[in-house]
Amino acid sequence: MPIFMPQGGLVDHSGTGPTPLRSVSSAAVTKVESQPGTLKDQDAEVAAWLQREDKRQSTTLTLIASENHSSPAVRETGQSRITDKYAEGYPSRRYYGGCEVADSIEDLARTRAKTLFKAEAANVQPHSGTTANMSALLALAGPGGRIVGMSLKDGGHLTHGHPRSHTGMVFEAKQYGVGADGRIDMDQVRSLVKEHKPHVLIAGGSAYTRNIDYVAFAAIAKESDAFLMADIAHPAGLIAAGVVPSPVGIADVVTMTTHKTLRGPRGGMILSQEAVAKKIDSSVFPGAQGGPLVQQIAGKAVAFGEALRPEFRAYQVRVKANAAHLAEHLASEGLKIVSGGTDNHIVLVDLQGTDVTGADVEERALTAGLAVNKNAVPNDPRPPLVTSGLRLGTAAVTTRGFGTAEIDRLADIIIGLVRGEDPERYRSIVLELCEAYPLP
Ligand code: DSN
Repeated sequence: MPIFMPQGGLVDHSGTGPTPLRSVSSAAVTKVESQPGTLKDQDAEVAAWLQREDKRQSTTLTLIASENHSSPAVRETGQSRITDKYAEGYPSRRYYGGCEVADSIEDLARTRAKTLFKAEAANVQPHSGTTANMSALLALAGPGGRIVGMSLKDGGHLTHGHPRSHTGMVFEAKQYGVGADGRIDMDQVRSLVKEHKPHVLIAGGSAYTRNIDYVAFAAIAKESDAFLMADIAHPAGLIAAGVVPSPVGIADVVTMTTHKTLRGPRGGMILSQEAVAKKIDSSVFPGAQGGPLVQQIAGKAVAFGEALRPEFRAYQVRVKANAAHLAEHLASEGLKIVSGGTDNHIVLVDLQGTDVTGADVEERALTAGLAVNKNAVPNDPRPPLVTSGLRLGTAAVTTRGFGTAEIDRLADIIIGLVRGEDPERYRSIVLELCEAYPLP
């Protein structure tokens, strides 16, 4: 059957069948003519889009709390030929031959993850945070089981039992929220758990700015014989560096993504106590996924190696200090900050009482060269595509090298945008900052 080759037309393999290499003289082997050329040579259209994304990122300041800029070393792993390798199973127990290198990479990633977080067991295969959460919940609650998590509108995550997420369909889910002070209402958590008797209680969120009392959560879970799952997707890097409290060793299972404050490649991970590690492994594979993305696991290994270095802790100290400074500056100009401040990398601005929506400011910010996201705030009357809030994160700009002086300049721009200044007038300031603080 003729096979289309990327460059060099058709190669006819009709009737040749698989031939053992040793019995074929080198002259008889039809050599694949050319090595693939650059992307630009082969597919100018895709190359142009990717170039445009490079330009967008280098000329935009990212304040999206779930994004960061990974290192060139992390990004290089995505280009490895290991991207072509299937490795269903786990190291030394694979369903394919030729997995020796994949085994070593996965073992290295697991070992580094356990060292970094002081965890008993690590599963580095989840393709994403959503897969990690779904796998962990199915392992601990089983289909039809009961879960309790924080509602999305109060700062939780879709996968903590939102009705539109499979976690709200497959499980019987109840949701807790925050009190008037913007902090988790622990009395509500306690009474919901007592009443609902969940198999799993979830602690964590995607727009929650305060430290979580994992010890109190564990005590509530224990009283009702529930597992405690902590989702640390957002503060994972801060936790790895020891600048905010860790749930590892307190919760039964800890899920996360590897690309937010942790600054690795896009992906997920599950840490667990040894007692539930086997259940977690079989829930990820074969339960939720087939072949792991070994190139991503290699990127995770690199990121964990970077996070084990002293400079990573210094970086996370700055991420946190920059967020606290941003919150203070915005508050000093009259903006309302949910919970009055922040303990991590996120600042949640409540725009209720102003005449702008989250969507308005997101759009204005983009014109100025800032990427931010609109976000629901507690008791938000507006729909999710409009919202009355802004979620700002300092991980990406701190990676570029920002300190509190640059955060002040950013805060002034945000205040101007909320007050209705023309966003175009800020574009040159943003470009100047981008040039002075280039991407890694
Ligand atoms: N999308 C991530 C976030 O923005 O927090 C979570 O799914």
